Amino acid sequence: MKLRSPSTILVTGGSGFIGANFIRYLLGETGQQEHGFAGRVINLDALTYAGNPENLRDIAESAGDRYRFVHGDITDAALLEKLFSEEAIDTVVHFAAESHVDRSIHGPQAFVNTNVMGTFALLEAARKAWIDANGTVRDGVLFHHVSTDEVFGSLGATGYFTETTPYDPRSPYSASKASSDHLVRAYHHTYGLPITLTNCSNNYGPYQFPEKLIPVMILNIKDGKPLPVYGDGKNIRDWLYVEDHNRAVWTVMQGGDTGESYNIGGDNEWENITLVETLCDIVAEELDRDPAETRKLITFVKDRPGHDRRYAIDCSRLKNELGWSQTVDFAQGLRKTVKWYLEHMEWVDGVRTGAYREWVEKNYTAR
Ligand code: NAD
Ligand code: TDX
Repeated sequence: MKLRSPSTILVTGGSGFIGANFIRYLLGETGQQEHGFAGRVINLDALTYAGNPENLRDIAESAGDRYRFVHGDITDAALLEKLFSEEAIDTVVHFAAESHVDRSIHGPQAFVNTNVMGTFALLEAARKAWIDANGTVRDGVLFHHVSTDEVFGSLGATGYFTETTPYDPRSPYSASKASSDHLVRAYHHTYGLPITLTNCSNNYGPYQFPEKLIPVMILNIKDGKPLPVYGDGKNIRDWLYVEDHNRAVWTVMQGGDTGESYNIGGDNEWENITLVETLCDIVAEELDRDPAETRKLITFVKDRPGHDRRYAIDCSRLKNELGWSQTVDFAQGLRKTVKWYLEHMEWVDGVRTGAYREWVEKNYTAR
């Protein structure tokens, strides 16, 4: 199989949780060549509440010419056109999104703007830059779209999402991601835009914004605050360490069939309540506290409206066709993640107190 070899990659949303980990994966902790990528990364990020330049400060300092940060919005067509003309972008990997289901329930507009209109603007920019008036597509280009298992809806006690499971999104977040997936496929079928697509299960690991389940629980346990478990706590998620997700994305970008989508998952289903209890035990051990006391913090609260019951991914296509598999065992990954948060309280405080936001507003709003 001939692998693609991207040279200038436009990463959208590279200052968020998964995007920052992806750029770290490509450029390495010291900004040196990693995983066979010798090219350049352009990170386009609007620095919403979830985007944080601090996530890549060391990379920005060490990677030199190989890394450029552009503060901007993916809905800004003029900016995208300028970027495609300034830089020899041959690959887009599109992470930028509004990503939190609870926020989509309270404020769906931003989800439609970024996830639907933003994806549309990016597709248009790529089409104009890469496909000429005769419909000839430039050699070696690829638009990779990063999506979620939530587009498939909610499972009962059995079954798995495969690449052919019909879409059935149930929250404004998943509906907006589903719309973006459809647009990406439409640009392939209609205009011949070379695309690949991945749908991944729940990620965890360093730099995840403390609004998602795992960091919320780690930090509340540390602070002795109530641990809000929605509904009966028996909803099931399939957890994957963020670096395994990013290795899968990179694998598909290099070797995935054009026009195709691949499911990515952890083969690792957990009821929320069991996961929270496990986190209580790990944090207690790390902080030398009594696990029975940390478990007493668990508080069942009102359920999320339309709360999907179970997600479970069949990722055998990715395993069989492209040779990917998970490498991080859940017990080890959780331990590593707990330690990362406990050792990065400066980052946590910067995010929670709004100190990073103030810095971003001072340094970036004028641009
Ligand atoms: P995140 O919320 O941590 O980061 C999103 C990033 O996108 C931030 O840096 C933010 O500033 C940026 N952004 C938002 N709106 C923008 C805009 N209009 N223009 C430019 N940048 C903008 O999200 P994440 O958890 O890292 O998720 C990344 C992608 O992966 C998303 O597309 C999400 O749907 C998908 N995904 C996430 C998970 C998960 O468990 N977190 C699982 C599967 C798929
Ligand atoms: O405080 C909480 N209490 C709680 O019980 C939070 C924040 C969540 N939950 C539950 C809701 C879910 O069943 O935990 C589960 C995980 O919740 P989230 O971390 O909000 O993730 P989820 O809604 O499953 O969506 C995530 O995975 C798929 C990401 O946020 C999405 O971006 C991704 O597409």
